Amino acid sequence: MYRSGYFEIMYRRLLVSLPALVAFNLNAQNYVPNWSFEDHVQCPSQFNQIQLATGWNKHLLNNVAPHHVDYFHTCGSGGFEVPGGFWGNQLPSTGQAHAAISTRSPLAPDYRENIYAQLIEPLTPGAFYTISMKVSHTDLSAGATNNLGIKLSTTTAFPIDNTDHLHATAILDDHVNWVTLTASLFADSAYAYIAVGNFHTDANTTVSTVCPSCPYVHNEYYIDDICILPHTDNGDPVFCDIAYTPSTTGFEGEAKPELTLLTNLLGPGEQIVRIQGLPGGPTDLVLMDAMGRTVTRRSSVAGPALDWPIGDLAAGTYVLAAVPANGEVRTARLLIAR
Ligand SMILES: [Ca+2]
Ligand SMILES: [Ca+2]
Repeated sequence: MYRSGYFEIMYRRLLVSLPALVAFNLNAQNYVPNWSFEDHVQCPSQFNQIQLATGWNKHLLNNVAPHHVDYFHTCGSGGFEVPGGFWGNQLPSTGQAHAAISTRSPLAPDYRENIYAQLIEPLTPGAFYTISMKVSHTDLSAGATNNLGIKLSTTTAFPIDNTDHLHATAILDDHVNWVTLTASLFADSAYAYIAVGNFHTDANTTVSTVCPSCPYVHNEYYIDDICILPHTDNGDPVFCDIAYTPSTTGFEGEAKPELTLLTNLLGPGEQIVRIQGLPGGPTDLVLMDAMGRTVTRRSSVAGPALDWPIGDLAAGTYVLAAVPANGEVRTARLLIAR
């Protein structure tokens, strides 16, 4: 009863102070437009037609014309129908369509077939999200790679610079099943665009011949079900309504060290939150509100624990980030009820 009372207070306060945030979390809308490639302006009939899938664009960096990403739909023809298309047999993970993308090719150094879309709304800085997608190695590709993933940006620039927000660390060679790639994301910017592909150079990508008798040299993958969903107000991940495969854990983004708060829901009269799990070296602490604005900060504290005064803070949802001089940023979500 004690806790539920505070939740009610907090909820009413949030409705007054942060109506947009609350409404958005209740909807739990996928930020990715046409996330299953179902919507199309025309049925595919030849190579290089990903732009027939509404909202999706070719990213031409390191691409070699006329090659690019292929689009497959049950209404397609000429090898671009599903489930039996040019690259082999695969039912879509969801619906009647999917895409096929190359992570690497001997066609050219650092050759890529990355694609991008504008998110339905920009992400909220300081908020947590779950990002995921489904991939399947194509039946007729000789080679398989690691590094297929997702990169977010505030612009349409997606350089091949060995950085991204999710990628497969293992070589993806399952050509029968769809494999789920997933990670938690702390949005440090108002990301407005998503790209899918391989954002690592050839020198940093591992390739393996998994089908010596297969005819095609592109390392080609089917893609479907691309999702970005906000965590719940309690900080729990929210997955798309697709099967989650535990065997695909171990991707970047899941291993980030987290701060621990003695309690992350503080009620009336509480003046201090105890922060645990701080890095040992010099660390800056930054407290942000739900919109990602800095509320207060403290420089060069040292771990492992610290009492942070919260008596002056208004009710609401906050994110506390510990930024060490050396090492990974650690974060925790803090809820304050008044
Ligand atoms: Ca689909
Ligand atoms: Ca297959």
